[in-house]
Amino acid sequence: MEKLLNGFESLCFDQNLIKIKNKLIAEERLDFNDAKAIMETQDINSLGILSSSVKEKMHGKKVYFVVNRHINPSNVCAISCKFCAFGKPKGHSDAYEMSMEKILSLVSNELKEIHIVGGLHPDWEFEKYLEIVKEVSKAAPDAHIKAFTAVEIDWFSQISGKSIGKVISELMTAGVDALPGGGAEIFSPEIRKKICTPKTTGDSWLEIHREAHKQGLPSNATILYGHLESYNDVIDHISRLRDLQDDTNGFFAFIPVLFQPYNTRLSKVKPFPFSYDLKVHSLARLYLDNFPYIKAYWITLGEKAAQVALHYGVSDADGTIVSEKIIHDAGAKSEIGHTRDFFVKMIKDAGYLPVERDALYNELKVYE
Ligand code: V47
Repeated sequence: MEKLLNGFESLCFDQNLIKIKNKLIAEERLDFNDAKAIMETQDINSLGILSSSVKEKMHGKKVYFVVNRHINPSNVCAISCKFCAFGKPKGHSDAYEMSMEKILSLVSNELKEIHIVGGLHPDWEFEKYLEIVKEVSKAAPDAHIKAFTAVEIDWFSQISGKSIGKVISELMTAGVDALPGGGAEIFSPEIRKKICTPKTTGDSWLEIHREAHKQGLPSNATILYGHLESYNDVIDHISRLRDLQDDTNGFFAFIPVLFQPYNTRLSKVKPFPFSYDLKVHSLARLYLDNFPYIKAYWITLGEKAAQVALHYGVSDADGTIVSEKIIHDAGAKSEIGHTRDFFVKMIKDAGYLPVERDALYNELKVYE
């Protein structure tokens, strides 16, 4: 670490970042005041040097990506979150439900990760979701299935009368290999109430992931940022994740998800400067010392900003996705999917080494 940060002080004009640099070299954990200093700094370049040095200490020049696909079997949703443009009430003209045939037509054995999430359908039974997982895993036996957010698991427990533990174990038996990080939004009860009142609480989200980890099911974690939250809310969110990871060590990646306002009931939210995105990604890398990967979700950041974020602590560029819908319904300007070659070039052009992975972060190919 000392070698990576050689000469740092001659470039840095923020004394707080110099204190953080000394803590990193001494392998001391960052605290709330350090996190606040990161969010308040104006020395963005020095922050990038700190967060990319930590990333390089952990992964060298490697940046991971996956050949994956998103599938959203239905957008029909029993609740309506103010930040969401995807969920639709039953009977709405834009509501859809995929048949099993349609779902299976989207699956191929070339995929290494199949990411399945959707709305909280008021009529579908838990068995239907189990059936989807079983059929998809039969159709693509080489792919890992990363399916259903903690919010959906909470819903499955309510509609089936089964405990959270039982729902998770039945999903695992059906073929779920990992849980995606969605539904975390922001844990602060006050802000959560303003953006998604009827939804699973932050405490329940954390307990569902704790239970998954206890059963050996790994997961990711997200934060939805760029809406009504304060710096303190961001720090509180990642602190709670760090505490849980200390207990379980079940998280792979932390994923900052930038709020997209179009078509939502929060459409008046003003855009934040790009420095805020870079601070959130850097903070994640520097503060979450127990998370192996920080992911740049290029769908919300946009491809160019995601490439820059590789210099701000990011070690995972997500993947090909093929056809993203949830965020594009809210006006995302990125493409809906990309090829494997796109990621190889994007990562190489940023000065890093592309590594194709599977959903469990096993390395499949290094693109020297
Ligand atoms: O939790 C919904 C978000 C998330 C909007 O685990 C919105 O590897 C921005 O969880 N603006 C789902 N975001 C996305 C997600 C995810 C994505 C990529 C990888 C992984 C992973 C997980 O989508 C929801 C919510 O925060 N979302 N609406 C919106 N308007």
